[in-house]
Amino acid sequence: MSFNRRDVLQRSVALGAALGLPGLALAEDWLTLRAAPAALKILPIDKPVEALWAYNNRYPGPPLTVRQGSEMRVRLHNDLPQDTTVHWHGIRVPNAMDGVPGMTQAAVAPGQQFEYRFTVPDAGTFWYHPHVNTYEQVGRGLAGALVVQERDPVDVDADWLWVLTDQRLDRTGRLVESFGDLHDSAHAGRIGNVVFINGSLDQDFKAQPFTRIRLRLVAATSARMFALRFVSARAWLWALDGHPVAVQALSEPLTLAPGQRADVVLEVPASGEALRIQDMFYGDRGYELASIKAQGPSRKQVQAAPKALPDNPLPSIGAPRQAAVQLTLQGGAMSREATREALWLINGKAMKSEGGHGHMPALFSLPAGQSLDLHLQNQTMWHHPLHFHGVWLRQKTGDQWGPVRDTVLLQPREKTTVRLFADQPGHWMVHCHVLSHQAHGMMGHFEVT
Ligand SMILES: [Cu+2]
Repeated sequence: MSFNRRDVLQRSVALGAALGLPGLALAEDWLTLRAAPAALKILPIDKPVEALWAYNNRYPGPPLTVRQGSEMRVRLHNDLPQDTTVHWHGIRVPNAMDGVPGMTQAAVAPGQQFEYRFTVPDAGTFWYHPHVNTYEQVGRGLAGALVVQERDPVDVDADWLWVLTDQRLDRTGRLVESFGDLHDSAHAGRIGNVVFINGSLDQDFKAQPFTRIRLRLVAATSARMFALRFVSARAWLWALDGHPVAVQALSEPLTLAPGQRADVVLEVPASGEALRIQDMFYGDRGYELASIKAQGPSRKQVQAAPKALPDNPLPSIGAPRQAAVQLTLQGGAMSREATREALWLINGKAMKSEGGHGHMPALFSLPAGQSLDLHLQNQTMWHHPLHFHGVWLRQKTGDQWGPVRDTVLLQPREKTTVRLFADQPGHWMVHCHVLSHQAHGMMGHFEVT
């Protein structure tokens, strides 16, 4: 790239500067999300990046902040040259609010509007994005965070939000618009060459020594995965995909695949030192994502680990009453099952378009209020973060069930078991969140009766 990261510090932490971004707080009124083409100055050069699509002319979309248990009312205006919708990733919404065209609502045509209205039951870090031509719409910039704050304040000094995205840019800073590229689609997806935090390349932060920061991480990339290492800092994992976990010190890199979120608590080091955040996912191509420099008056260091976040009010659902179901993922370059028309498959079938489930039977069904075990087998050579709408899941490790999630990352050739918990009836999507895998068939649907 012909431009460099600015080495200017641009943000300081203050208790009041919640989330570090001027978000839109929802009150009684309707909030507007206007999806439209945009040219935005997101690089440290004079020229804007053209050919982006953005909500409210911002890349990423405005962070929406709402209190747990309150009602969201969002009016989507479609000023794009094609249909769109909004999907509220990880939020337990009624089926009609899930944003899947032809399945839960009609696609919103150019010039039209749609009103989303639902209550947010769970606190945590979530996000929103379209579910029509998702590989292109998210790829061009349509994605934003949805932060649901706990009913009572939690014990941290600052609350930061980092929405991670990437873009593929040429040497002059122009967007490479090869969104449907078959080679990308048959391999690891469209991985960008520039990584943004909150739409910016200013990735040097500062904070007061020994403050504790809640860092909300959202992987809103089309394909890029992260394995984040927090160097020279005490760091604890606090939540995954919005839901609290048993607090644990982070010793291994934290893996985040597209669609996934994590809340971590970072302790800023002593004055003059810096906390470095490195991404190790692609091995040799590791890089420093960000640094947080300790600066300003020091706080007194607290020894104890942070207390766990309060549990979300998930209904209590027991062990499955029906036999486990097998889902096999196949396809990709050089696989025997893949064809040009059906590059990626679930149980031998490729779903051709996001509204195209009509010709396909449901992969499985389960009654509301029950659980179901899925044996997942990734027969491919690629990673697939599998996202389930409308339910929550736990992955089996040994004989334990892991934390509550909505997106499970399958390693190449991995076999694993997840338990789904259903409480909202309807037809729901399941798909890979590597968006060009999804576009080329790795999606399907299931029914909660
Ligand atoms: Cu995939």
